[in-house]
Amino acid sequence: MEKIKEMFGLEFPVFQGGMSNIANGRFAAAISEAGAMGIIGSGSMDRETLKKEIDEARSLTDKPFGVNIMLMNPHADDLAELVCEEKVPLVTTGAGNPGKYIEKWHEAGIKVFPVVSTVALAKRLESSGADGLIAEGCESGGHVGELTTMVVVPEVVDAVSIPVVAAGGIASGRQMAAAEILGADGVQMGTIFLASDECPIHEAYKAAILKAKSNDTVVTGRSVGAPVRIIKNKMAREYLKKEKEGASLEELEQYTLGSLRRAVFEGDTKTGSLMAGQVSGMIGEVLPVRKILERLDEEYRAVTGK
Ligand code: TUI
Repeated sequence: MEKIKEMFGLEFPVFQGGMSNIANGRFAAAISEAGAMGIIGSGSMDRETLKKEIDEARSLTDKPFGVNIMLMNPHADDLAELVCEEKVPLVTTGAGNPGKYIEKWHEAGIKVFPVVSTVALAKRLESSGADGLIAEGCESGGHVGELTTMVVVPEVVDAVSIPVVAAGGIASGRQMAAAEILGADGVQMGTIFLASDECPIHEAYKAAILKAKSNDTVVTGRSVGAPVRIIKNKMAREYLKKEKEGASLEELEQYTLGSLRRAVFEGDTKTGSLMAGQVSGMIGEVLPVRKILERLDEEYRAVTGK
Protein backbone atom coordinates (compact mmCIF):
# COMPACT_ATOMS: atom_id res chain seq x y z
CA MET A 1 0.00 0.00 0.00
CA GLU A 2 3.08 2.26 0.15
CA LYS A 3 2.98 2.77 -3.63
CA ILE A 4 -0.29 4.73 -3.59
CA LYS A 5 0.79 6.76 -0.54
CA GLU A 6 4.03 7.76 -2.27
CA MET A 7 2.39 8.45 -5.62
CA PHE A 8 0.16 11.16 -4.13
CA GLY A 9 1.88 12.02 -0.83
CA LEU A 10 -0.89 10.53 1.31
CA GLU A 11 -0.80 9.56 4.99
CA PHE A 12 -3.31 6.74 4.36
CA PRO A 13 -3.57 4.54 1.21
CA VAL A 14 -7.21 5.52 0.80
CA PHE A 15 -9.19 7.14 -2.01
CA GLN A 16 -12.63 8.54 -1.26
CA GLY A 17 -15.18 7.18 -3.76
CA GLY A 18 -16.57 9.55 -6.42
CA MET A 19 -20.06 9.85 -4.88
CA SER A 20 -21.92 11.90 -7.49
CA ASN A 21 -23.91 14.87 -6.19
CA ILE A 22 -22.55 14.27 -2.67
CA ALA A 23 -18.77 14.75 -2.61
CA ASN A 24 -18.48 18.50 -3.23
CA GLY A 25 -15.31 20.59 -3.01
CA ARG A 26 -15.67 21.19 0.71
CA PHE A 27 -16.05 17.47 1.46
CA ALA A 28 -13.16 16.40 -0.81
CA ALA A 29 -10.96 19.01 0.90
CA ALA A 30 -11.91 17.61 4.33
CA ILE A 31 -10.87 14.11 3.23
CA SER A 32 -7.56 15.38 1.82
CA GLU A 33 -6.87 17.44 4.95
CA ALA A 34 -7.40 14.28 7.02
CA GLY A 35 -4.64 12.45 5.09
CA ALA A 36 -6.50 10.47 2.39
CA MET A 37 -7.34 11.33 -1.24
CA GLY A 38 -10.43 13.53 -1.43
CA ILE A 39 -12.27 13.35 -4.74
CA ILE A 40 -14.94 15.74 -6.02
CA GLY A 41 -17.84 13.66 -7.38
CA SER A 42 -18.76 15.75 -10.42
CA GLY A 43 -21.79 13.51 -11.20
CA SER A 44 -24.18 15.53 -13.33
CA MET A 45 -22.41 18.89 -12.85
CA ASP A 46 -21.72 21.25 -15.73
CA ARG A 47 -18.38 23.00 -16.28
CA GLU A 48 -19.22 26.12 -14.28
CA THR A 49 -20.43 24.14 -11.26
CA LEU A 50 -17.35 21.91 -11.18
CA LYS A 51 -15.09 24.98 -11.52
CA LYS A 52 -16.73 26.44 -8.39
CA GLU A 53 -16.23 23.19 -6.47
CA ILE A 54 -12.55 22.97 -7.50
CA ASP A 55 -12.02 26.60 -6.40
CA GLU A 56 -13.74 25.84 -3.09
CA ALA A 57 -11.54 22.79 -2.45
CA ARG A 58 -8.38 24.77 -3.32
CA SER A 59 -9.40 27.49 -0.87
CA LEU A 60 -9.68 24.91 1.92
CA THR A 61 -6.62 22.70 1.44
CA ASP A 62 -3.12 22.75 -0.03
CA LYS A 63 -3.15 18.96 -0.17
CA PRO A 64 -3.85 17.10 -3.42
CA PHE A 65 -7.42 16.17 -4.31
CA GLY A 66 -8.97 14.55 -7.37
CA VAL A 67 -12.06 14.82 -9.55
CA ASN A 68 -14.31 11.89 -10.48
CA ILE A 69 -15.96 12.16 -13.87
CA MET A 70 -19.12 10.12 -14.32
CA LEU A 71 -18.99 9.28 -18.01
CA MET A 72 -22.77 9.12 -18.51
CA ASN A 73 -22.88 12.84 -17.70
CA PRO A 74 -23.82 14.78 -20.88
CA HIS A 75 -21.24 17.41 -19.80
CA ALA A 76 -18.38 14.85 -19.55
CA ASP A 77 -16.46 16.37 -22.52
CA ASP A 78 -16.55 19.85 -20.95
CA LEU A 79 -15.45 18.51 -17.56
CA ALA A 80 -12.63 16.51 -19.18
CA GLU A 81 -11.33 19.78 -20.61
CA LEU A 82 -11.77 21.73 -17.38
CA VAL A 83 -9.68 19.29 -15.30
CA CYS A 84 -6.82 19.84 -17.82
CA GLU A 85 -7.01 23.60 -17.42
CA GLU A 86 -7.16 23.22 -13.65
CA LYS A 87 -4.36 20.62 -13.63
CA VAL A 88 -5.92 18.53 -10.87
CA PRO A 89 -3.46 15.80 -9.81
CA LEU A 90 -5.88 12.86 -10.14
CA VAL A 91 -8.91 11.99 -12.25
CA THR A 92 -11.01 8.91 -11.55
CA THR A 93 -13.88 7.90 -13.82
CA GLY A 94 -17.02 5.82 -13.46
CA ALA A 95 -19.76 4.21 -15.51
CA GLY A 96 -17.91 4.04 -18.82
CA ASN A 97 -14.67 3.90 -20.80
CA PRO A 98 -12.53 7.09 -20.53
CA GLY A 99 -9.97 5.92 -23.16
CA LYS A 100 -10.49 8.87 -25.50
CA TYR A 101 -9.53 11.42 -22.82
CA ILE A 102 -6.38 9.81 -21.41
CA GLU A 103 -3.83 11.40 -23.76
CA LYS A 104 -5.09 14.93 -23.09
CA TRP A 105 -5.15 14.30 -19.33
CA HIS A 106 -1.56 13.09 -19.45
CA GLU A 107 -0.49 16.19 -21.39
CA ALA A 108 -1.86 18.21 -18.46
CA GLY A 109 0.15 16.09 -15.99
CA ILE A 110 -2.94 14.37 -14.56
CA LYS A 111 -2.77 10.83 -13.16
CA VAL A 112 -5.72 8.73 -14.41
CA PHE A 113 -7.34 5.94 -12.38
CA PRO A 114 -10.52 4.67 -14.11
CA VAL A 115 -12.96 2.49 -12.18
CA VAL A 116 -13.41 -0.92 -13.80
CA SER A 117 -15.65 -3.81 -12.92
CA THR A 118 -14.29 -6.29 -15.50
CA VAL A 119 -10.83 -7.54 -16.43
CA ALA A 120 -11.52 -6.87 -20.14
CA LEU A 121 -11.87 -3.11 -19.61
CA ALA A 122 -8.90 -3.17 -17.19
CA LYS A 123 -6.61 -4.54 -19.92
CA ARG A 124 -7.95 -2.12 -22.53
CA LEU A 125 -7.36 0.87 -20.25
CA GLU A 126 -3.86 -0.24 -19.33
CA SER A 127 -3.11 -0.29 -23.09
CA SER A 128 -4.66 3.19 -23.40
CA GLY A 129 -2.19 4.48 -20.79
CA ALA A 130 -4.12 4.53 -17.49
CA ASP A 131 -1.75 5.18 -14.56
CA GLY A 132 -3.69 2.87 -12.27
CA LEU A 133 -7.09 1.22 -11.97
CA ILE A 134 -9.78 1.05 -9.34
CA ALA A 135 -11.19 -2.49 -9.42
CA GLU A 136 -14.68 -2.26 -7.96
CA GLY A 137 -16.78 -5.18 -6.78
CA CYS A 138 -20.57 -5.19 -6.74
CA GLU A 139 -20.71 -4.83 -2.93
CA SER A 140 -20.31 -1.11 -3.48
CA GLY A 141 -23.05 1.50 -3.55
CA GLY A 142 -24.36 3.23 -6.67
CA HIS A 143 -23.66 1.96 -10.18
CA VAL A 144 -22.24 -1.58 -9.98
CA GLY A 145 -20.90 -4.39 -12.15
CA GLU A 146 -21.55 -8.13 -11.69
CA LEU A 147 -18.38 -9.44 -10.00
CA THR A 148 -17.53 -9.34 -6.31
CA THR A 149 -14.42 -7.62 -4.94
CA MET A 150 -12.98 -11.02 -3.95
CA VAL A 151 -13.08 -12.08 -7.62
CA VAL A 152 -12.43 -8.89 -9.60
CA VAL A 153 -9.48 -7.53 -7.57
CA PRO A 154 -7.08 -10.49 -7.92
CA GLU A 155 -8.19 -11.01 -11.53
CA VAL A 156 -7.35 -7.40 -12.44
CA VAL A 157 -4.12 -7.48 -10.38
CA ASP A 158 -2.93 -10.54 -12.34
CA ALA A 159 -3.89 -9.06 -15.71
CA VAL A 160 -2.14 -5.65 -15.48
CA SER A 161 1.14 -4.25 -14.23
CA ILE A 162 -0.09 -0.79 -13.13
CA PRO A 163 -1.22 -0.12 -9.52
CA VAL A 164 -4.69 -1.39 -8.55
CA VAL A 165 -6.92 0.17 -5.91
CA ALA A 166 -9.62 -2.14 -4.50
CA ALA A 167 -13.17 -0.85 -4.02
CA GLY A 168 -16.50 -2.33 -2.89
CA GLY A 169 -17.15 -3.91 0.49
CA ILE A 170 -14.34 -2.15 2.33
CA ALA A 171 -15.02 -0.32 5.59
CA SER A 172 -12.55 -1.75 8.10
CA GLY A 173 -8.83 -2.27 8.59
CA ARG A 174 -9.36 -6.02 8.21
CA GLN A 175 -10.92 -5.50 4.79
CA MET A 176 -8.04 -3.16 3.84
CA ALA A 177 -5.56 -5.89 4.81
CA ALA A 178 -7.57 -8.45 2.82
CA ALA A 179 -7.47 -6.16 -0.23
CA GLU A 180 -3.70 -5.92 0.16
CA ILE A 181 -3.40 -9.71 0.28
CA LEU A 182 -5.43 -9.83 -2.97
CA GLY A 183 -2.70 -7.67 -4.50
CA ALA A 184 -4.24 -4.20 -4.21
CA ASP A 185 -1.97 -1.16 -3.76
CA GLY A 186 -4.66 0.93 -2.09
CA VAL A 187 -8.36 1.00 -1.25
CA GLN A 188 -11.28 3.22 -2.20
CA MET A 189 -14.20 3.71 0.18
CA GLY A 190 -17.47 5.58 -0.14
CA THR A 191 -20.13 4.35 2.25
CA ILE A 192 -18.04 4.76 5.43
CA PHE A 193 -17.45 8.41 4.51
CA LEU A 194 -21.19 8.98 4.04
CA ALA A 195 -21.39 8.38 7.80
CA SER A 196 -18.98 11.21 8.64
CA ASP A 197 -19.61 14.56 10.33
CA GLU A 198 -18.26 16.38 7.28
CA CYS A 199 -20.42 14.59 4.70
CA PRO A 200 -23.02 17.05 3.34
CA ILE A 201 -25.90 14.54 2.99
CA HIS A 202 -29.10 14.94 5.02
CA GLU A 203 -29.01 13.55 8.59
CA ALA A 204 -31.84 11.12 7.72
CA TYR A 205 -29.67 9.56 4.97
CA LYS A 206 -26.87 9.05 7.54
CA ALA A 207 -29.38 7.54 9.98
CA ALA A 208 -30.57 5.11 7.27
CA ILE A 209 -26.97 3.87 6.80
CA LEU A 210 -26.51 3.35 10.56
CA LYS A 211 -29.79 1.43 10.70
CA ALA A 212 -29.21 -0.74 7.60
CA LYS A 213 -28.04 -4.33 7.97
CA SER A 214 -25.73 -5.89 5.39
CA ASN A 215 -28.67 -7.41 3.49
CA ASP A 216 -30.71 -4.21 3.46
CA THR A 217 -29.34 -3.01 0.10
CA VAL A 218 -30.61 -4.12 -3.32
CA VAL A 219 -29.54 -3.63 -6.92
CA THR A 220 -32.20 -1.90 -8.98
CA GLY A 221 -32.11 -1.48 -12.76
CA ARG A 222 -30.30 -4.70 -13.73
CA SER A 223 -32.99 -5.57 -16.31
CA VAL A 224 -32.48 -2.27 -18.16
CA GLY A 225 -28.68 -2.11 -18.00
CA ALA A 226 -28.54 0.50 -15.24
CA PRO A 227 -27.66 -1.49 -12.10
CA VAL A 228 -27.57 0.73 -9.01
CA ARG A 229 -27.19 -0.47 -5.40
CA ILE A 230 -29.36 1.41 -2.92
CA ILE A 231 -30.80 0.89 0.55
CA LYS A 232 -34.15 -0.95 0.38
CA ASN A 233 -37.10 1.39 0.83
CA LYS A 234 -40.50 2.10 -0.71
CA MET A 235 -38.88 3.49 -3.87
CA ALA A 236 -36.59 0.47 -4.28
CA ARG A 237 -39.44 -2.02 -3.81
CA GLU A 238 -41.72 -0.25 -6.30
CA TYR A 239 -38.87 0.08 -8.80
CA LEU A 240 -38.11 -3.66 -8.59
CA LYS A 241 -41.82 -4.41 -9.03
CA LYS A 242 -42.01 -2.22 -12.14
CA GLU A 243 -38.88 -3.95 -13.47
CA LYS A 244 -40.51 -7.37 -12.98
CA GLU A 245 -43.55 -6.10 -14.89
CA GLY A 246 -41.25 -5.28 -17.81
CA ALA A 247 -41.07 -1.48 -17.54
CA SER A 248 -38.75 0.26 -20.02
CA LEU A 249 -35.64 2.24 -19.09
CA GLU A 250 -37.48 5.46 -19.99
CA GLU A 251 -40.41 4.64 -17.71
CA LEU A 252 -38.08 3.71 -14.86
CA GLU A 253 -35.97 6.83 -15.33
CA GLN A 254 -39.12 8.92 -15.22
CA TYR A 255 -40.05 7.21 -11.97
CA THR A 256 -36.67 7.81 -10.30
CA LEU A 257 -36.23 11.33 -11.62
CA GLY A 258 -34.86 13.46 -8.82
CA SER A 259 -34.74 10.58 -6.36
CA LEU A 260 -31.03 10.99 -5.51
CA ARG A 261 -31.58 14.67 -4.83
CA ARG A 262 -34.57 13.83 -2.63
CA ALA A 263 -32.38 11.51 -0.54
CA VAL A 264 -29.26 13.67 -0.39
CA PHE A 265 -30.77 17.10 0.23
CA GLU A 266 -34.29 16.51 1.55
CA GLY A 267 -33.60 13.39 3.62
CA ASP A 268 -36.55 11.63 2.01
CA THR A 269 -35.78 8.05 3.05
CA LYS A 270 -39.02 6.65 1.56
CA THR A 271 -38.99 7.82 -2.05
CA GLY A 272 -35.35 8.93 -2.22
CA SER A 273 -32.57 6.87 -3.78
CA LEU A 274 -30.19 6.09 -0.89
CA MET A 275 -27.08 4.84 -2.69
CA ALA A 276 -24.91 2.86 -0.27
CA GLY A 277 -22.81 -0.29 -0.21
CA GLN A 278 -23.30 -3.59 1.61
CA VAL A 279 -20.87 -2.39 4.32
CA SER A 280 -23.74 -0.21 5.59
CA GLY A 281 -24.33 -3.18 7.89
CA MET A 282 -20.97 -2.59 9.62
CA ILE A 283 -21.32 1.11 10.23
CA GLY A 284 -22.68 2.02 13.64
CA GLU A 285 -21.81 5.68 14.21
CA VAL A 286 -21.17 8.99 12.51
CA LEU A 287 -17.59 10.17 13.16
CA PRO A 288 -15.23 12.89 11.99
CA VAL A 289 -13.33 11.84 8.82
CA ARG A 290 -9.98 11.95 10.62
CA LYS A 291 -11.26 9.59 13.32
CA ILE A 292 -12.55 7.15 10.67
CA LEU A 293 -9.13 7.06 9.01
CA GLU A 294 -7.28 6.65 12.32
CA ARG A 295 -9.51 3.73 13.29
CA LEU A 296 -9.04 2.03 9.92
CA ASP A 297 -5.27 2.46 10.24
CA GLU A 298 -5.22 1.13 13.79
CA GLU A 299 -7.15 -1.98 12.83
CA TYR A 300 -5.07 -2.48 9.66
CA ARG A 301 -1.89 -2.33 11.77
CA ALA A 302 -3.29 -4.66 14.42
CA VAL A 303 -4.08 -7.41 11.91
CA THR A 304 -1.01 -7.00 9.69
CA GLY A 305 1.56 -6.31 12.42
CA LYS A 306 2.80 -3.29 10.40
O1 TUI B 1 -19.66 4.90 -11.31
C1 TUI B 1 -19.76 4.24 -10.29
N1 TUI B 1 -20.74 4.42 -9.41
C2 TUI B 1 -21.75 5.33 -9.55
S1 TUI B 1 -21.93 6.46 -10.79
C3 TUI B 1 -23.33 7.02 -10.11
S2 TUI B 1 -24.24 8.32 -10.81
C4 TUI B 1 -25.66 7.56 -11.25
N2 TUI B 1 -26.74 8.09 -10.75
C5 TUI B 1 -27.92 7.56 -11.05
C6 TUI B 1 -28.03 6.48 -11.88
C7 TUI B 1 -26.90 5.90 -12.40
C8 TUI B 1 -25.68 6.44 -12.07
C9 TUI B 1 -23.60 6.36 -8.97
N3 TUI B 1 -22.70 5.43 -8.67
N4 TUI B 1 -18.85 3.29 -9.99
C10 TUI B 1 -17.80 2.99 -10.85
C11 TUI B 1 -18.18 1.94 -11.80
N5 TUI B 1 -18.00 2.04 -13.07
N6 TUI B 1 -18.74 0.76 -11.50
C12 TUI B 1 -18.90 0.09 -12.66
C13 TUI B 1 -18.41 0.91 -13.64
C14 TUI B 1 -18.31 0.69 -15.05
C15 TUI B 1 -19.33 0.10 -15.80
C16 TUI B 1 -19.19 -0.04 -17.16
C17 TUI B 1 -17.16 1.12 -15.70
C18 TUI B 1 -17.02 0.96 -17.04
C19 TUI B 1 -18.03 0.37 -17.76
O2 TUI B 1 -17.73 0.25 -19.06
C20 TUI B 1 -18.65 0.11 -20.07
C21 TUI B 1 -17.88 0.17 -21.34
O3 TUI B 1 -18.03 1.17 -22.05
O4 TUI B 1 -17.05 -0.73 -21.55
